[in-house]
Amino acid sequence: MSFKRTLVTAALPYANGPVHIGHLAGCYLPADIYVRYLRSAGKDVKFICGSDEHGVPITIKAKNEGISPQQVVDKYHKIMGDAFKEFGISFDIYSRTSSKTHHQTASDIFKKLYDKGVFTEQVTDQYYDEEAKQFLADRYIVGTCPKCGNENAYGDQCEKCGTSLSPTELINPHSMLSGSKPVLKQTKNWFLPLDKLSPKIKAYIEQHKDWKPNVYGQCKSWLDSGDGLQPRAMTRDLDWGVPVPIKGAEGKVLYVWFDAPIGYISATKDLIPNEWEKYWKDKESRLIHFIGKDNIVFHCIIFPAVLMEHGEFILPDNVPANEFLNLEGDKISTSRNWAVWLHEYLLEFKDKQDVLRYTLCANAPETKDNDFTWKDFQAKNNNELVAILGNFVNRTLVLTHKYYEGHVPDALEYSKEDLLILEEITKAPDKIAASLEQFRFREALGELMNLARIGNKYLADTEPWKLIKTDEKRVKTIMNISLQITCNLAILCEPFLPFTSNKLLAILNINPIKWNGAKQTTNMHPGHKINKEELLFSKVEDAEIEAQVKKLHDSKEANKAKLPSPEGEGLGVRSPQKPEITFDDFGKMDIRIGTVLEAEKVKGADKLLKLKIDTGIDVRIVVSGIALYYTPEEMLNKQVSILVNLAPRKIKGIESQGMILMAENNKGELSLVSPVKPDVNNGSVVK
Ligand code: B3M
Ligand code: ZN
Repeated sequence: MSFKRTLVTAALPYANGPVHIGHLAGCYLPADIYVRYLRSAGKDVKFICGSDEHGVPITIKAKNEGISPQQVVDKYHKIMGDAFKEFGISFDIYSRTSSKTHHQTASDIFKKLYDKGVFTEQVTDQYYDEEAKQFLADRYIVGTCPKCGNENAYGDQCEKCGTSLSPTELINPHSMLSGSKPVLKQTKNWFLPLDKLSPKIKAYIEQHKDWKPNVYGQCKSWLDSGDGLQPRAMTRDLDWGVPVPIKGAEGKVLYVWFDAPIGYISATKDLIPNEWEKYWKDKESRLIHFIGKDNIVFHCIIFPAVLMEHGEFILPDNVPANEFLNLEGDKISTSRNWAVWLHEYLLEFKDKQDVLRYTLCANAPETKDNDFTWKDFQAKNNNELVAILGNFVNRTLVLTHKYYEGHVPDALEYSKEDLLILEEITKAPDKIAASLEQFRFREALGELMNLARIGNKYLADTEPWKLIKTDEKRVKTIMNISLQITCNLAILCEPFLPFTSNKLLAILNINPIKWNGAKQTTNMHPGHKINKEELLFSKVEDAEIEAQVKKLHDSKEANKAKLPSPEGEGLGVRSPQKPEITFDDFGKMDIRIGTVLEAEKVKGADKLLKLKIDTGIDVRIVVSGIALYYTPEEMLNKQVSILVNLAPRKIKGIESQGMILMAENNKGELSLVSPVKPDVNNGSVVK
């Protein structure tokens, strides 16, 4: 089926923190590449995004920062919008769900479904926090996932296995507000009867066997799993969100996952008030949602169900969800500060947005989770961008200035090998497009780089710098062809590397050319004057990379000391009990009381102290991460508990022979664990 126009959306990120590389790689970069390609191909396309400003992630952040939810979303809406802009993510609109248009739109759609009798009204038992005097919806409640055993599953979803949950399904639930065990209390809510709608949803999903296997597979497994789809509450007993627009629902708001996808509609309205319906209601429009894998159920099942029941809207045609990007072998975590933040990246790699775009696209977690490492970032920059693309373009530009004072020479006579090269050039746009149209961005980028490789090889094979002494005529043809390749690279790299494309067009002194123009091999006209060459890329040195890795580890350590909860929202929830062990397991640990004889700071590590300890059985050195809480002077003559049979470890070049035990409070502050009675000798066993 061919479409007249395409509406591309990228998931509306919660306005509760800055943007990191995981966001970019998972959703915003592929969406942007796709849209830029469609625009270049002359297609009618709109690119929609905005901040998701409702839901528990926002109110939790507000509580943590001691400001109001409105202040949270105002702050982060700006930060996020700026970061996207700086990385060339070319939304046609970056809207927000606290807008008037959105409240009205979400409210109207809910009302319409309500009037049609779509919802079932149910009084159910919901968890309630008696200390905080509040119902615990969604992320206010954490517990063990009944499906996969993840101990940090949220009340609405387990992020580990993707299952959508309701709070009452969690095993061992506890409140994120007070940490207490919640009680059940009755309340009325409005449910979307997904069980009843299941046949329709199933029929819809099964029309889309062309979806990416990870997406189609997830949908099928929910539909076909034991109990199938369950009714899901579309309202919440919370005070932050879109008020439920019906009588008897005072003090309740719409479920954030009901209103957020409607944000795509509201944003389109804000962008094109008179034309938005064309994009949302005309069968010849195509709707594409770019998202991360944790959002699949909401975009493929719940939102389509809402749209179907409403009746006027088209349904998503494709949902090219990505898997997750890890960082240096570990899951990206905002609370542990294990992330590369876009605004911080720019401070150190000024004007290198395209290098990050390139690395994240080349390594996109398209079919499985993938890892970003700084080493690989450096390799991609030095061995691919600098050595292949940059090198080819630079040689071509330099020689053009050297031989022809920057004027494009005429191609006088094509050799057989020239003709083969020209044929390759003309095929490139379709090859790249074919991959892009199937959402295979890594493959598409590979095809782009192949064109640069062809150029490099052509120069290496023909060696114009040697030939110039004997055959000037031939060199003109070679340089003409090289300039055509350079120009076509500028056109075709635009979706992936928009900054580089602009720079190269400026050097070539030409206006942007549409995608299919790159099928020509005559874009650079003989006699046209190009501007002075400039390097497109520069090397990233080892030291720069090492500094980044160190920064990651340092900030993770610092955060460990600061942050209360193991993962998540920092509300002082105790980490859950660890799996049971036997008495023998415990008995393996040899913990003694010792006395600190000497203490000093470890150079270049503000959290570490080097301690000399009399353990009663020997005197040994231990490096301990307590410097933020105890000065060396305070440590002198203190009695401590020390695990003496822990295998020695080198910390900052010092061999640490044991570990000092610490108690960590709610705020992540550390305290020594020392005997209470005075006459406990060194070497006494803790058991
Ligand atoms: N805000 C979840 C997220 O940021 C959610 C996406 C909404 S898309 C309509 O992961
Ligand atoms: Zn799970």
